[in-house]
Amino acid sequence: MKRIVTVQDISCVGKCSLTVALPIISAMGVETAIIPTAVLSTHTMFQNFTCRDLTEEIVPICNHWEKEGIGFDAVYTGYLGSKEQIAIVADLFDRFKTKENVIVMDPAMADNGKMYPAFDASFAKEMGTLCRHADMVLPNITEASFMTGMEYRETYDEAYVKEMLCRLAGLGCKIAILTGVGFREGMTGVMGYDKEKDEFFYYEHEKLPVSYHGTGDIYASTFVGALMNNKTWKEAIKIAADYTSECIRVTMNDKDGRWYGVNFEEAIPQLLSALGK
Ligand code: PXL
Repeated sequence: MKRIVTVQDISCVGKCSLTVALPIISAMGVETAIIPTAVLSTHTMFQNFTCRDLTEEIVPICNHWEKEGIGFDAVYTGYLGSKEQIAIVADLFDRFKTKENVIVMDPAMADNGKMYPAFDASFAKEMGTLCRHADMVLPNITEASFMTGMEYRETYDEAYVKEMLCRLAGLGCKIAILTGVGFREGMTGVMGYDKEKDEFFYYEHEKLPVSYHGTGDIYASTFVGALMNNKTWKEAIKIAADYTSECIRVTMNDKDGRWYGVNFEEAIPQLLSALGK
């Protein structure tokens, strides 16, 4: 069985970060080790959330694993809480990198043109430096604009997206993948760029008329799970996009749907059938 480690916070209520990565990647048949970077009562879109920082635990956990000879087929990071954590994660990437494994970074920190409440533009620049230590990065357009210094645009053409992907690759990753890329009314999609092959790939699908929190984390978790099921990065883009859309669709159709996250649990059967399980 493949084993990955994911490094992000636990928002105890919120259906994001570890509370989606752990169930989704496990359901995909992959052992999912975790490093919780902080414990929050909820994600940061709630008011008055509590937060206990766990930065001090990260290095001792890694030291123990190294002594035990524990390695991973993928290292996957999501939401990180501080510049200090970014520096520690850069080191962790280098420690756990092998010839065979894959380092995937989702710089979860912004959406719809704005940084999340805890962050500013200098944090985003710091996150950009992590790309050098990662094989694949999975930002949305807002996150990529902050990391690359490109202007954020609501409407854009293919040239804008391709330049953004090239600039992301210029930060040092091998494959850059931009989520939430739509060129036509009613459609959205994901575009990736393989620097070594100088090759772009675009997967377009229907854009549902609602948006929910935590879908970027669901996308990245599913992408990693698909890679661990021996899918190529292009296949993983498609599987993750279809599952994320399905999660949004079932939530939209649930009159009791929660405002803070999607019903990803209900769509797991469709995800497993997309994997041929
Ligand atoms: O979904 C990204 C995310 C993860 N973790 C925490 C968050 C957010 C988004 O706001 O607040 C704590």
